[in-house]
Amino acid sequence: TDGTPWWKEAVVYQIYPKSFNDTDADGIGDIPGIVEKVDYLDELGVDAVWLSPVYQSPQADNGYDISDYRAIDDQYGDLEDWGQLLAELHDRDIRLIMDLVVNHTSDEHEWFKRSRRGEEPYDDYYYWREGDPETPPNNWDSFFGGSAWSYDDEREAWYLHLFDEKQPDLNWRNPAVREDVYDMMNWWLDRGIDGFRMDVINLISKTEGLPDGDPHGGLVGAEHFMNGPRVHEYFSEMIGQTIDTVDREIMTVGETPGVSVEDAREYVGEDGDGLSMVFQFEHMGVGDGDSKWDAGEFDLVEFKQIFERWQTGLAADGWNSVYLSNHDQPRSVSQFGNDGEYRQESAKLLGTFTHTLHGTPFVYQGEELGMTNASFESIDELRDVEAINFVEEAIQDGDAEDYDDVRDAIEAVARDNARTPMQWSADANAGFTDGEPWLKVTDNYADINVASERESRDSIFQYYRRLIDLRHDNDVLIYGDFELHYPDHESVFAYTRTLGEDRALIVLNWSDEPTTVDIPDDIPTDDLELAIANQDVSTGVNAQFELQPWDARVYLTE
Ligand code: ISL
Repeated sequence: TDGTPWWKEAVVYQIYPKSFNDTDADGIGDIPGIVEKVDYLDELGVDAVWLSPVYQSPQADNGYDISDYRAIDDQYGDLEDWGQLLAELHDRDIRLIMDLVVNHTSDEHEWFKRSRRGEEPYDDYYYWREGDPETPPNNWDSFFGGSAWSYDDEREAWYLHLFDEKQPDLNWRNPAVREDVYDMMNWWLDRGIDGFRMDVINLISKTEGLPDGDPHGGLVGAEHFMNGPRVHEYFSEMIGQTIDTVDREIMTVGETPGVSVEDAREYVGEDGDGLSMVFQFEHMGVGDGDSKWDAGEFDLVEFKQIFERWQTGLAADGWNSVYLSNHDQPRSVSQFGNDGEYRQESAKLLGTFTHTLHGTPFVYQGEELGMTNASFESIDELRDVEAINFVEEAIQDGDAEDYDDVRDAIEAVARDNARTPMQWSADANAGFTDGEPWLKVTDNYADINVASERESRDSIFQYYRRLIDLRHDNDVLIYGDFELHYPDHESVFAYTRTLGEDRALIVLNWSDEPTTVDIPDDIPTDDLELAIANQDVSTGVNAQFELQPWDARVYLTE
């Protein structure tokens, strides 16, 4: 209403439909299941839902392999169910963000079927290379392990797939591909959606000629497909032909692995390509070795530096997204908190953090309950292609003798951790399904579930509700400038947000140990009052903070 884009003031909730709520007992979540829970979302207080893909798909990568962009997969329902979901959300002033997966399609998409037959005009819709069926055209790695190329016997040529072999990359250099994508986006915009989350959108431009990558890089070839040469041209053309033609304010968030603050500014800044925000990954890999599978020791000082860089780097020109979990990451309380003794406290601390930074907070389903990583007894309990490939490769390469040798890595890192069914109640299968769940329910569901979280006044869920309200009620938490304090402190993450006369001071003890910190002289504290805390603390500010393990406090000027 005052010209401010709604998405700056919004809290977004991510739904992974396969694991949210099942109404037809096939063990797989569905759209009617989401409709059933719209009041739950309303009670939590979120402003928008990002729905992971529900389009028609062979499900090689749980819907990130799309065979028809304009149809809903049978297992989730149909377009009518989807329309009902949109209406029910809109009735409650909750907006709907759809996932847009256009770096690649499924190999079962009509375009690819025709392309592999060499049929015009689809012959050049993908990256095809002829050559020796034993030797891939270049040395690029797939994100899911192995070469990024597969040989197709029908066309007698290689095709590029940065992900699974069932996810061939679209050739964005072909203008017809781009037109088809924009038409499809407009088709969804015409149906009244409020935005797109754009899957690996900074991978759509590849270096001309597809040259070999540095063989010593992490993911070989990345310098030729991340933030590639024509990416700005494609982004501005896409936004110009879709989002900009719509009369209402549309939110876009680009998923952009390997993006720097400088790249991001070009995507989201004032004179940039026109995206609203991006998902960056720097903070998610803190402590990791060469690959995501060798997760090392978390280092808070490094983590703080990364956030300071992003918070200040996009403050004047751009906008941040803020998240600690999604369907590709372990559960945040397990990765960044303590999912044992301090699960309650640390889950609340992490929520305090994401809701008091500059940028739009994203809550991943179950995060508001403090859902944890799972246990996977054997490879048969895994469902994710990435995790299964990792285990099989480790055994093939002789890095592991059997599953047990890599079990720790799987249980710390695998995407399936985030994908276990939503825990609604202490009933069988956590109330998620009356059938056999597609991925096993986490063992702790009797203790951690919506029903019990709702009942208890001190629960993580109730705390999230208060956090969301607090953010809605205080512009300083949305728009305030960020300033980091104690940059070198190994366990305290403290920062102020300042907007005109208004200030917020956020103090987080990111550790299992109590600690005491002096309040820096340059922080005026006289007028600060406690606004929310995850433990019982006195309301005033003294000369020192005595912090309990995982203490989290937000002070606001009166
Ligand atoms: O998962 C990652 C880090 O752990 C990243 O490498 C990156 O986010 C991911 O591989 C890309 O994710 C997106 O595209 C994939 C799909 O499997 C993911 O679920 C999706 O979020 C291919 O579409």
